[in-house]
Amino acid sequence: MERSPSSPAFWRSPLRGPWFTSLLGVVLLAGITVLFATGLLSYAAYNPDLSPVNDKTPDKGVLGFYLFPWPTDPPWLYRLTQGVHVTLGIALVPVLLAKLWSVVPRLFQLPPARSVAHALERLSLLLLVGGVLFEFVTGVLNIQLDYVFPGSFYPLHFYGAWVFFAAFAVHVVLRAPTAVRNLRRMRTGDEEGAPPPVSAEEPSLVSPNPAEPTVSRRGAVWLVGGGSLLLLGTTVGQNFDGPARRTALLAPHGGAEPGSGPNGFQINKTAAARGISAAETSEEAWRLVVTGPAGTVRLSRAELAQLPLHSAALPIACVEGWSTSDQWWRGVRLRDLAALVGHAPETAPDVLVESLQRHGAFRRAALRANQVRDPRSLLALDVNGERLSPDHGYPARIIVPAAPGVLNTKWVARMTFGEL
Ligand SMILES: Nc1nc2c(c(=O)[nH]1)N[C@H]1C(S)=C(S)[C@@H](COP(=O)(O)O)O[C@H]1N2
Ligand SMILES: [Mo]
Repeated sequence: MERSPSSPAFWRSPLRGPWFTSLLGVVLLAGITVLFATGLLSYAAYNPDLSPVNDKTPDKGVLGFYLFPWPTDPPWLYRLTQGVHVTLGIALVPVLLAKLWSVVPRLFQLPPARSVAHALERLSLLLLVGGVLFEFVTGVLNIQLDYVFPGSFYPLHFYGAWVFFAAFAVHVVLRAPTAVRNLRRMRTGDEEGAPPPVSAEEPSLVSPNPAEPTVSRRGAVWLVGGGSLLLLGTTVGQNFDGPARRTALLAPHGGAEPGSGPNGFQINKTAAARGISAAETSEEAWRLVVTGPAGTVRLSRAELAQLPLHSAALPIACVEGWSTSDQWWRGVRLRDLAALVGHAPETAPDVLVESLQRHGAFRRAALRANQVRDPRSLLALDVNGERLSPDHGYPARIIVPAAPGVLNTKWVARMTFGEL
């Protein structure tokens, strides 16, 4: 009988019990709620409703209900929300694994369902566990391996989040009272006491046949918490410059700066990686094509540099959870480019920005009118007092306050105002 995982006696760790499970559950309740909120914010920040350019999610329907024009203030907004989303998600991995480990005997519980209500609850648990694993795995793969699901990460992670969160909400409503009771009992001191009576309804997590402990409960909590802190400590640095970034050993860019000097800040994809050649970006070859109601204008880089140039101090904040501090960008205001093709700067519309890049993700992006109109939104030619490097988007790249990095198109070739 003990050989069978459906027997409670099979599971011998003395750590399992309502207290350990409830403590981890409460931490996850708070943490996952923040992940869900910052995840939805990230989705909104991506301008998915300017589809089908930025987001090709089919039939998002009512799940797009909360979308709103992402603001341009404060300029570090996305740096904060996405830094929290990714860093917290990584730091919660040990808590999640410990929580799943603490309840794994339940997976083998027999009979599989005692009643319709019980069957429904177990189905919601399937969605809960499957959903949480799916979200964590797709999220971590995405930040570590750079979009291994070409073009489809957004719909997968987005729909996965909704399925998971629905099951999570059901689970919290059903289990919160028990968790609170278990933690109360712990505070009143008898957490190490006898296991609560095993009801037929809810078999206890406490092993009827516990093995010798190899770690105390307190020790186990420190182990899980320490694991979280270690992950936090080796990730969070990717949001800061200088020596701090080097502590981000787990970050996809290994915490390294790509060099020194004005262009020596984090690069997502290099010009070589995106197939951008020196020939097509040369002064002779490259022209920016801007289109609007008044027609189309073609501008060389030298001609762009003759237009009024403005500066703005803005960060790059990648959806993958790394960011830079403010860089000094200099270039032509997007609203001034709109004015060149027949829109008053104050009423400039959305714009479609297309890159020279022919293959791979982020060739084009749609910016909303509020982003176009902001005086700090630039088609940048220079950064930190120097010409843009090829890897940062030479001859010209977009930079918009508070926008996710993906909207800051590099190697811009074409801008179309209106018509989105
Ligand atoms: N054409 C093009 N623009 C692009 C990208 C790209 O792959 N191709 N990557 C985007 C992403 S995901 C980010 S985070 C920023 C990074 O800018 P940086 O490499 O100059 O730091 O550029 C954005 N612009
Ligand atoms: Mo990015």
